[in-house]
Amino acid sequence: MSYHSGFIAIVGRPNVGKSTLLNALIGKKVAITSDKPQTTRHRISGLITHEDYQMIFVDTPGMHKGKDLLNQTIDKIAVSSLKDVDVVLFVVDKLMGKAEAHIMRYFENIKVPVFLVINKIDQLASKNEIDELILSYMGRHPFEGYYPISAKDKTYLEKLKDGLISYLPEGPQFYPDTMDSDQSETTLMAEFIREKILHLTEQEVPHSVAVVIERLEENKKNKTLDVDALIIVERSSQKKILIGQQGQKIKEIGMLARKEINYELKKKIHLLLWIKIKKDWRNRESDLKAYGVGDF
Ligand SMILES: Nc1nc2c(ncn2[C@@H]2O[C@H](COP(=O)(O)OP(=O)(O)OP(=O)(O)O)[C@@H](O)[C@H]2O)c(=O)[nH]1
Ligand SMILES: [Mg+2]
Repeated sequence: MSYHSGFIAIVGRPNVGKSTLLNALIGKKVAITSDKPQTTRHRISGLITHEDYQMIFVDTPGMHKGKDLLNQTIDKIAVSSLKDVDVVLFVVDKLMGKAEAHIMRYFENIKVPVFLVINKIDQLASKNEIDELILSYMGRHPFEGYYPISAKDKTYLEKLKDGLISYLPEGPQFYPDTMDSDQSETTLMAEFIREKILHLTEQEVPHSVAVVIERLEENKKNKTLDVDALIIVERSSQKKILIGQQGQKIKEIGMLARKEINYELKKKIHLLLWIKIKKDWRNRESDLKAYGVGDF
């Protein structure tokens, strides 16, 4: 039997559960998630490799019309991800509205099969509600299939995977069996730290934060990795919030990030967090690049 392989883009509005779905599909945390919109800021690939096929899922930032350069850049990444893929998973979690209609306009220009993935069905009261939701999208685009799932509870993911198999073209195994994502350990560390900040802060702070790993050094004596991470914020008020009373907040962020890195990457680390104010970094292309926003 011939080998099949294909690229599958995961797109949709912010916060619908695209990254949760990617992690659930590949069975590993390669994308951070949070209840704040615009969590994902760059393209993230995750792999399922089977003896007969390889699926390369591409998680994308939530599509929306943003005002600053950061948001315009992440929107562009999502839109450009629609090109050169074999299947698109359009993830939704509510009835069709303006934002969804806006995204669906991009589908008109591509000749790629689109699956409608209705996520968070654990929150829907009845099958009727699911049907109603599907009906609001039907007829708006010739979808290849309708897949109600819960990414959080990992329900009906097998059905979705089975549905995808027949859409994979004949092709080589692009990546080795041992690889499950294209994210480097350094990127994942920075992202896990950012995730804890997203979880522990509110309002404008999550969107004003970027994280970069500045130093990563093996400490042979302690058998740990010494990691220095820099947290970038836009204003001194945000720095104050991140530090918290008597440094409690930054301590908590550090502790949770260290635990997560230890659990997910099986790395014992000694983590030092630094905070720097950089005004308006979200509107500077060079800063966006330096802070891992965009394609890299
Ligand atoms: N109840 C429920 N919540 C879910 C489900 N899937 C995701 N969530 C929650 O929805 C929120 C957003 O999830 P993400 O995976 O970060 O969403 P996203 O679409 O990647 O968001 P962006 O990266 O900002 O575009 C998080 O709080 C998740 O825990 C689900 O199946 N059921
Ligand atoms: Mg995401």
